[in-house]
Amino acid sequence: MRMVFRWFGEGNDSVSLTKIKQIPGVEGIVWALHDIPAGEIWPLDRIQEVKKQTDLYGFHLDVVESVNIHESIKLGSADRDVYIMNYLETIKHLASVGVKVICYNFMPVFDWVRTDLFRSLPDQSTALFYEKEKVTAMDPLELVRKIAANPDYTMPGWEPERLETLKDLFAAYQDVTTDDLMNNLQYFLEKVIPICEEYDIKLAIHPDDPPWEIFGLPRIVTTQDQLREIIKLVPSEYNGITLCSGALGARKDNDIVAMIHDFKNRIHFAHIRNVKLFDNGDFIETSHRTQDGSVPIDQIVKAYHDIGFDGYVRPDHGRHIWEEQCRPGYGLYDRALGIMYLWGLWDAYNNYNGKDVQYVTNQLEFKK
Ligand code: DNO
Repeated sequence: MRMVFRWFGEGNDSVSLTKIKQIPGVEGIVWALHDIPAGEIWPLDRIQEVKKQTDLYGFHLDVVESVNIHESIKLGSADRDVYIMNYLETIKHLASVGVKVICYNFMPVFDWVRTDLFRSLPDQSTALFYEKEKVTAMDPLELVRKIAANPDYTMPGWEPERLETLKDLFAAYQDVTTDDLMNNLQYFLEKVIPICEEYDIKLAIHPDDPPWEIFGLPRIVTTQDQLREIIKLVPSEYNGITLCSGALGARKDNDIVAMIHDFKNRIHFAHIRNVKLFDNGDFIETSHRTQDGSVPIDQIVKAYHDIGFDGYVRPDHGRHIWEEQCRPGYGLYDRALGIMYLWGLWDAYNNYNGKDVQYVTNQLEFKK
């Protein structure tokens, strides 16, 4: 397990690289150029700028999350090839700084959706919360108006201009079925995977969050069967998965341990976090610890250990604790606690199996 940490960039994140460096065992930064609209080529000089910043701390930039997919590609519109060509250019630029994995998603219109960003937990920390009934009753256009009215809040992969085109977008998706969406994913992968092979960058699709249809939009990355179908679309190890225990774990019928064994060689990136599920379909994010939520994090880490997983892992959303002011879900403290829980489990499984293991240290030389 190679531990990495998501960072939203200089001036765009309350957590500094200096602080991240003090979390044990973190070797790389998960990053993106968040201001570049989906479908545009990421400029080489901007990429190199991030490399310079992270080099100073000895972090690698192997994992990008996300290079977002333009809606025309998901819709299968006539102009999709233009955006696919741009995607290929971005892949080449990313290869030049040594990127190894690109995480992306194929969710129509919205990335992850929650109804409350700061819902109180019994211990007075707050966390992201999803109220199923509320989403069912919600008018998505109204939701986006609210988001756009809050200047402090940005959604990954979301540009405010999209508000204007949102109505058109909903209309465009009206007749798109899950089969169409799957075919459009296949079309995209067939064009992109050969370039990924050539430039040695693996694609890793992120599950839909929540893992069911919302607002009448189709979703195709919600279950083990769908993931199986996706990896068969293009039979190359470069067509892989970001296995997110929190996104998939919001469905009781998703067995994440089984998925780890099923998809072993195609899991290029693991997001590990916990959620507590309620009988009515609501869920709240909790600490990473198994007992605090409904997802068996200890069994998940064991499954990764059992398959000898040497891919990238990051803690995922954390609670907001100790009065931290941060991006929703992306504070320092709870994610750092999460990392220590993951390392604790991992090291315990290592010792238990009596293996001779190489550990990553914080790469700094001690001066006496
Ligand atoms: C939420 C994240 C997602 C993820 C994208 C990947 O915090 O897990 O936004 O980055 O869906 O494309």
